[in-house]
Amino acid sequence: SPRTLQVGQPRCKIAFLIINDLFPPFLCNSCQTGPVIDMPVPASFNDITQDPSLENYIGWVWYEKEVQLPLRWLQDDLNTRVVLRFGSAHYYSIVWVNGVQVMEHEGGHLPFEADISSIIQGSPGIPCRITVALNNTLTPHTLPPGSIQYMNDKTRYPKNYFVQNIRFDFFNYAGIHRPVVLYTTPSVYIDDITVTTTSSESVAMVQYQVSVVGSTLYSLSLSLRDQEGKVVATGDGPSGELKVLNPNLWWPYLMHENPGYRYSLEVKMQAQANGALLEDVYTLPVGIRTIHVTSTQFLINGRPFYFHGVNKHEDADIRGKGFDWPLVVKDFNLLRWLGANSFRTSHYPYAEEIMDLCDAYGIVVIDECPGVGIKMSESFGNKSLQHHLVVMEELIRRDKNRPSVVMWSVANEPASELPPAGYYFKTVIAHTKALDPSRPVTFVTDANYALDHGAPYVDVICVNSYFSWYHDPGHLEVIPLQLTTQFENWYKTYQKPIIQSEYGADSVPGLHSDPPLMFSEEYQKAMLREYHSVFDKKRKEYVIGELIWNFADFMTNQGTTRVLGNKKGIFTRQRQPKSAAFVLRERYWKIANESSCLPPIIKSHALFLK
Ligand code: GCB
Repeated sequence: SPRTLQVGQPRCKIAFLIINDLFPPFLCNSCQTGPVIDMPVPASFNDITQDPSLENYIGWVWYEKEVQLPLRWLQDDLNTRVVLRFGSAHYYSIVWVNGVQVMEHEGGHLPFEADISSIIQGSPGIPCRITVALNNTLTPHTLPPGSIQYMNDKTRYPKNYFVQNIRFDFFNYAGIHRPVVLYTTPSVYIDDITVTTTSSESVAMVQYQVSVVGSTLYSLSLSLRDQEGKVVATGDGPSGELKVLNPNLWWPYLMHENPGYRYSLEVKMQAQANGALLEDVYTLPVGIRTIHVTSTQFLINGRPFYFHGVNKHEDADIRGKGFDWPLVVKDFNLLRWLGANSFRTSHYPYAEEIMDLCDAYGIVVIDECPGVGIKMSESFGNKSLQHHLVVMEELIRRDKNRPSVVMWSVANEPASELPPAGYYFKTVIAHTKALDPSRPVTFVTDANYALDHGAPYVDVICVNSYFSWYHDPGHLEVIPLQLTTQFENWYKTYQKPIIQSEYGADSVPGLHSDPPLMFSEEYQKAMLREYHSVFDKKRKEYVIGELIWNFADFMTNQGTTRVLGNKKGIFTRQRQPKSAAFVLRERYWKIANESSCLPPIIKSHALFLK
């Protein structure tokens, strides 16, 4: 886009100072400055140093950095709007520019930004000082929820000792996790675009809505180009429809020889303001595709889609949850090597850069919000509910135009057997559908089918189970019966298609045992085979997907069932395959090869077949 997207030098050092080590959170008035250290952005702060108290730190941390802005951003002050944007920060953030508070944001995993023009344009020549206070404390009303527990027994714990309790199974990394950028727009600018698509074989319609902020006197013109750069449709005004003849549809990876086809929608705004002609131009990739859910199928462009994919985490050595391009590209290469056509963003929205690659490669996404570990009854109250609705608004605003996103997941394994879960999920799901009527909505459950109060409101049943692991550990032979019963119970109750949204077993790479014993690579493989034989029967009926838990090993809180983290990855944390990865790869390519358009697919993906 011709907007001057600039700088922030996202990958540079940022001054970081800790205050209040083991000081009660949210009480900052008597704080003392602690050590100041260099901290990379983006990164989690936890694993960067050798200091165990920083690794497990709960409370406020401060980041500060000065940047020099281009002079022309400051001179043309009436017509240039300067925006400071964070891709995400964990969890509660307050941001100041030159000592003036410019924004506050609650929750990680999603972007937030502020117009800082009036502050920096008033004092040209002065560097722009960005100060961020972050607090990673979780409460029963945050997403994810958590709670602080003070240990008051003075014979066992030091004074003011507390721990943060969480009900989710990944390390609670914190810091500025995604790029920070400064960018400009004209003072009258395109604030948002919403695009939806419908299509038949020979003609597609692209519905658009554009919102402009800063003036009511503006004109808009739109043009849609194909990948050769040819204009295939034009339009004008803030809303309308573009007609595309013989459209190239957006297809998932392995369903078409040219997956991830995107047109380019150029939206041009012109406005008169302050005696000048202002122009804002925004280019949005547009994938034309449709989604329908029946009682037994998930249809993309009218064809049955079977999710053969993974659950992931944003997690790696040293950087924690910090965004890292080499890691992201490696993961996409592994996904395609595996023959995976989809993943769920367990258990929070992933970086926008990751979502861009899903759109481009045709990797289908179940886009999950950070509603993980909603277990306490207080977390089903109105305060939590209102926050959950806001988080869904932020997520949908960010990801609504992405063709790869085919379904929203509003939570993972909540205590949906509790009675208040009924009203809670009814409301969150209705709100999500009102914001985006074009996509199905689900949440992922591990509750008993007969007791789940949220399931009546979902479009697709997503169920997690760990037979022969958490239940009947070591007894692989119970899987066929228990898994079959699981599917049959859910289907007879709801007549909705079902995704096995998690199943898995830990394995320590290099640990071998035959006959297979738990934690060996052989056990993980044997568990897969038992599950797969049932999937193969039920996918002929109403099972529409299988997502392994997990793509890669990942860090968790310490505990007696975790050996340097969760080892259910089919790849190690360093992204090397365990034996199970080869079992899954054979299966996923076989399933892909059963679909109708195979010969061209195999050729075009020869790289990943070797
Ligand atoms: C689950 C959770 C996931 C855990 C996994 C496990 O049900 O959804 O976050 O990591 O089980 O390995 O226990």
